[in-house]
Amino acid sequence: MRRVMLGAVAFLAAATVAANVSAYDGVDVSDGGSISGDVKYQGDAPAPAKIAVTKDNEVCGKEKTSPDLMVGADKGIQNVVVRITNIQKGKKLTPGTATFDQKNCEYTPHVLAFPAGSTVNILNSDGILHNVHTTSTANPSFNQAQPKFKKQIDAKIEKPEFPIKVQCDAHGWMHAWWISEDHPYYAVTDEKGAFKIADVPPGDYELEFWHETLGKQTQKVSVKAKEDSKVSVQMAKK
Ligand SMILES: [Cu+2]
Repeated sequence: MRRVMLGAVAFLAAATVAANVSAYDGVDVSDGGSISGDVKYQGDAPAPAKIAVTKDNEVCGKEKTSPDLMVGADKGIQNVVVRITNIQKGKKLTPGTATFDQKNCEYTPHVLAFPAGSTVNILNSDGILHNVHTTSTANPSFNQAQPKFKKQIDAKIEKPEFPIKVQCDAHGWMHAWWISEDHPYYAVTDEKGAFKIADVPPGDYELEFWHETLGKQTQKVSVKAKEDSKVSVQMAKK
């Protein structure tokens, strides 16, 4: 009995330590700075891959441009997730709703980032059968067909998870990524490769850049009160 009790105490102590390490503290940030910049492709960007469509052509068209690597005119890379990886305290994380559409047989947006605890409103603008099939580890996997009469399905993502792959089982080329974050300091680059993360408490941070086909890299950044820190990085195929 005594041994069991000791075991239970040790387990509780370990669980408390683990909770403290991962816990994020939401506070008021009045003197925050920001981090902004861009992500560019290093070298000559490859032409976007084309995918032949073999099904539902009347809605999906004949050909799709692969969303795996989208490089703009100035080499800006779209859909890079930028996030601070070592922040324990900052502005509050506010779960809400995020919209994820299936339109022209593509998922929109291709990379969707939201606070953990948010509900994803899944729409089907196409009027044909799609499905949303996630491969999760921290959260339960989600697999729901969405026929045309079902205008909206809601998926609540309770836990932080990075990244969650989303796939349509009806159309092999349709995939996307959901990012469920445990703090609010993240961004997804736009079509110019630009991003901005605001209201960051002054301090030294590590920024992580993740792209689905280019991988991950990190960069240190210092944030000063009410100032913007510029960060520009380049990514390339490894
Ligand atoms: Cu589909």
